Amino acid sequence: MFLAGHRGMVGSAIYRQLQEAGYNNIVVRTRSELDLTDQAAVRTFMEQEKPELIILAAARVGGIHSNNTFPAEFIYQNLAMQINIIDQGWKVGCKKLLFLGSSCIYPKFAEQPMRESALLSGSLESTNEPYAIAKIAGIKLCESYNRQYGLDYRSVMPTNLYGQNDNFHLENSHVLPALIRKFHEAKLANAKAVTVWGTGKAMREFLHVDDMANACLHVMELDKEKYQSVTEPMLSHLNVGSGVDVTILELAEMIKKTVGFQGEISWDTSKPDGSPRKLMDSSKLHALGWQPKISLEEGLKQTYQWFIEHQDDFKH
Ligand code: GFB
Repeated sequence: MFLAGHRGMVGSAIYRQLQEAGYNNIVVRTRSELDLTDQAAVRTFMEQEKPELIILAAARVGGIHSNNTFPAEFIYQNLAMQINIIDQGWKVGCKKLLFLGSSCIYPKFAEQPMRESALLSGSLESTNEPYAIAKIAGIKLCESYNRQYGLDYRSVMPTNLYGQNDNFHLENSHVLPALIRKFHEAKLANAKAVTVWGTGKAMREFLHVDDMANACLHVMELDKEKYQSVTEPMLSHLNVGSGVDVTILELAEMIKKTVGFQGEISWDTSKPDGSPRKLMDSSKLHALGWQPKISLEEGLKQTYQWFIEHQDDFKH
């Protein structure tokens, strides 16, 4: 089995759970060992390893500001990695693959909660459209290769993820790790206020990365017939969410409490809110027997503890 992206937040959580589940044949490569955007390098790797199963958890990811600032890198790098891995994997005989996407594939004003069938039913959110187009292409690559070559390439679309090994960069990360770091540093500095982006009214659904990793193993291990009992050939992806969303204001209040910051919250409304809401309907995955286990409150405590233990790695 080839696990692409084993050092990322999701890939590392999948790696831990695969090892715990007793998989001992997992092939991994660091970025310096294998550049997944390099087609020739991926071809050589695939010809050597001939993986029977691939988990595609490698991606160029980031928060709203990063997506908005580096759109070319987000669309190019994700498309290149997906095309190389999916096509070269198929060419060496890989029949089964799990592709990880994102909830931003759905239209900006999709009906809530968003069902899998909302895909391609409206315009995307502009801050992350290039990333979303790449992820939609990933789903369509899997579906097309399945249809033409009779493969079993599956896709899961996680909601906003968080947890250990997240990126805690102040500008380029997602909201939850960014706010953990901002509130923590404000507490240490005895600051009067922490500035949070946007209006605070946008809503987000958060899922702990260990729940996501568990969902990936669950989906990967399902019988083909069972997976196909809830999907269709041209609608083959499954949503993975916690089922609960909060406003960014509520999230900021929760993080403030978890960190123990005593000051105020101020709002920088010059920064974009992004999608107003993107709550997933994960009922198809529930019907297949998966449920999340980690509440946001508990997950925040765990993630803050992990951040405290690793904060020296984030002094950049
Ligand atoms: O997490 P985030 O960057 O991702 O932002 P998206 C979520 C919301 O939090 C937005 C607000 O309304 C932000 O304006 N926010 C408040 C902050 N303070 C901060 C802060 O300090 N940092 C950040 N980053 N946000 C991303 C997509 O969108 O979600 C990706 O761009 C991907 O493509 C990912 O889909 C899951 O949910 O808006």
